[in-house]
Amino acid sequence: MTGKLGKCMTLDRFLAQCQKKHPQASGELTRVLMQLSTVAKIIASYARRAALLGIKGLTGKTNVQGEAVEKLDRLSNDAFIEAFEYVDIVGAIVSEEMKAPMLLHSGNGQKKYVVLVDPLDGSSNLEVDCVTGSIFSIRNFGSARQEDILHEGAQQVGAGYIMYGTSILFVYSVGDGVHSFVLDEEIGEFVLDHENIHMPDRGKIISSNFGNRLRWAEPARVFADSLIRDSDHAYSLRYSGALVADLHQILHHGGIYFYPEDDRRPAGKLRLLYECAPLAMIAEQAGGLASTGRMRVMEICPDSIHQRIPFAIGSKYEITEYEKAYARESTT
Ligand code: AHM
Ligand code: MG
Repeated sequence: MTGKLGKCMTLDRFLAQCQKKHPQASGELTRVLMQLSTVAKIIASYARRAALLGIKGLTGKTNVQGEAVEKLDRLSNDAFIEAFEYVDIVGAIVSEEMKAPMLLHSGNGQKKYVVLVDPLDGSSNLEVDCVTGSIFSIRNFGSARQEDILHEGAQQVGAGYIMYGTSILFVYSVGDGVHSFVLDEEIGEFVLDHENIHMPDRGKIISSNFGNRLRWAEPARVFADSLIRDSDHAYSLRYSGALVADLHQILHHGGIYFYPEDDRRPAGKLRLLYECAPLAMIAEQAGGLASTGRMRVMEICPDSIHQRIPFAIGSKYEITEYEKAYARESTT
């Protein structure tokens, strides 16, 4: 970081250094990541100044998911679309806020990637100025038709998230570990914070909406109760209402976040393509796991772009125990 002995490993320098290790790399993925980092700065400035700019609150519209759209949801979505108008190798964008994939650069050749985003994760936190995030996934481009996008998470080329909290963080993986960068607002650059983050194999954080406990599927309830009863290993409950922030803590301290199926949401709440799969890639690259309880998230082949799944993510120990609770249910 800038403050540490004058060394300043900015995101673009870091990416250039990584690219040198792969002489066959074209630099195209670097262009996509750099554009995502610009979006991060734009949305961060909106989020910081939302009250001052009068952009808090609802638009009065509902999105394809039937959820009320915040003004900042819409502005964040527009920021992602605008960014990729400048990157001709991105052929389409899929977003939580848009019904269908949006084709970009129609007519131009050389499209290489499709970018899938949750533009503003945890948007219900906005009203009270609490932490939010963005999530992104980068996949190879076939076409903007849904069937060319619906592939398993293991085929992601890159993934990551941005956290708008006390610091603005940019965390990504392109399959060579997980690296995080913090925005140095004085120089306007993301600067390396942690290289090759390793999630502890067992942690102390349990993160879920316990207000739904009585509605959860039985295995999730059994799992949570047994974890909390473990008198040799005390867990702390942390739940912010923004998945990005909850996962970020778990990335560093270990533990589990889960949003299981419940009697109101039998398919789960979180969306596979632009929430669960990218974060699953981050977790696995950091030595953790992500599961529905019944299968590895990275192996699910989606049947629609807004598909929801039951989701658990975190350290090896806790996710394995979570899966054991589901396995026990299916044998009883
Ligand atoms: P969003 O993308 O519409 O904000 O929804 C996803 C969010 C997650 O960030 C968070 O963990 C969860 O939904 C919170 O849901 P709930 O309020 O039901 O606990
Ligand atoms: Mg979200």
